[in-house]
Amino acid sequence: MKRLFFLLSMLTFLSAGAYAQVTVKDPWVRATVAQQMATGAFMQIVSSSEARLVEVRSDAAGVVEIHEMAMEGNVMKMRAVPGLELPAGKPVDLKPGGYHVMMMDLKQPLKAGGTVPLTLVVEGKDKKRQTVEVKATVRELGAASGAAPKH
Ligand SMILES: [Cu+2]
Repeated sequence: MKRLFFLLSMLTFLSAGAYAQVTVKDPWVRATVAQQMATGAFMQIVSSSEARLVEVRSDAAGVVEIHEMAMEGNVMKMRAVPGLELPAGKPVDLKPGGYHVMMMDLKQPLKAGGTVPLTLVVEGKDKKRQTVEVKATVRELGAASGAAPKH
């Protein structure tokens, strides 16, 4: 009986261990003005084991992509990437001017103070996927954060 219990708890432990522990800090979305169809979402992600952010979904936008900013010649451009590496235990920043979640085809303007639900899909090294639900706060465009993204 004792042995069976031990076995069961081991199984529980192993199945829990198959997934990375993913922590999302300070998720926020840049507020939009009327007619603006796209914006960016930002946050800091830490995964306990090596994993990859492969997809982000949101009911607030028709299209959601993971973007990176990169220099092309002298011009800073953004482009969609198939995924974002999350090294074990190392915080990955999504911030204005760097990696961001691009939200396009917005259903309605996003007003400062509101929240936007985001679902992050994280894939572990074993290809197992888990979802992480996040509520991002809508914030005004800061004076220092530069121009709104163009698409
Ligand atoms: Cu973008």
